Amino acid sequence: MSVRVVVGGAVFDRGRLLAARRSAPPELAGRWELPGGKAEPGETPRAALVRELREELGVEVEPLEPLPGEWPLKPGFVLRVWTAALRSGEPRPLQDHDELRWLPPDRVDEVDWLDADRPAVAEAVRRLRAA
Ligand code: DCM
Repeated sequence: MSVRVVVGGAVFDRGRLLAARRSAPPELAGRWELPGGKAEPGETPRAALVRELREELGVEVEPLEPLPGEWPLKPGFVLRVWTAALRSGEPRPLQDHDELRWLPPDRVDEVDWLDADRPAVAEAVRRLRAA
């Protein structure tokens, strides 16, 4: 059985990282993630990220670079993360989320990230600080 890729976006804008609070499913609701979703069969991770953030947040992003690594989710799924720049729109929680926050590097620990996202958030913050 092949593994499905879930693509998350470390979306940067003006030195801050976007965090999204999940509203579902119940076991994940209230925890924070790098927003994104499942790539469709045949869809590239970049294309999936652009599509998911358009659907979920109403914004256009430009994927920049994949972070090294891949993190296990529920059986059959892995998380990969790309950095991305906000190109147009102001993110709004249209689907799957009930709150969004732009976090500066020294405040990323203020939210309760999903376990799978933590290493990617740490790497994204290193890049944000270096930028
Ligand atoms: N997921 C995650 N971290 C993310 C995005 C998704 O841990 N940044 C997990 C939550 C779900 C699965 O991946 O178990 C599928 O996500 P979705 O329901 O958004 O398609």
